[in-house]
Amino acid sequence: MPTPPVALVMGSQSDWSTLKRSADILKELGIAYQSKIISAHRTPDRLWNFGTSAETQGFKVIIAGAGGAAHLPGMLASKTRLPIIGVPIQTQTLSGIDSLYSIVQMPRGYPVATMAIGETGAVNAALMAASILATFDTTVAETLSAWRTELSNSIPEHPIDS
Ligand code: RP5
Repeated sequence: MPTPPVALVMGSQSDWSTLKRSADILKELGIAYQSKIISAHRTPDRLWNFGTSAETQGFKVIIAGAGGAAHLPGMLASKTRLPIIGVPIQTQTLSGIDSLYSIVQMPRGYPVATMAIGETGAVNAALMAASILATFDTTVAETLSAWRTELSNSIPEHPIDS
């Protein structure tokens, strides 16, 4: 089995309900992905091994979702040159502000492309991954263009009374 272009990684099983939104969009766009649980704190060796080998394995882009002290996206950015798209998980205690700040405030030199908190961020992470792949994959480019056109066409020009 060839390595799919997208790695969809998350800090915990509890993040899957959010990251599933990324998976749904990737499926809609016909983009293969591999999902994995990698915790920066609970499975640091797994993070290290994945970060070190992701590029040579053949992945092109990594979507990384984590919540709370969300160090997974940033630590992966420190171990691989692949683009990392971070998804801050919406937490119960701080509504995901903790996740957002943990992911977005990277030190100069090691960026993470940080999405919105929660499911919208997960959807946009998949679309951002598709945009990156579209720079060299014409099939993805055409599918993404069609997806965007369909979304535009679905927006009514005038509001209706509910
Ligand atoms: C983070 O801790 C995970 O990304 C998750 O969002 C959060 C809570 O994990 P669980 O306690 O639900 O496993 O590492």
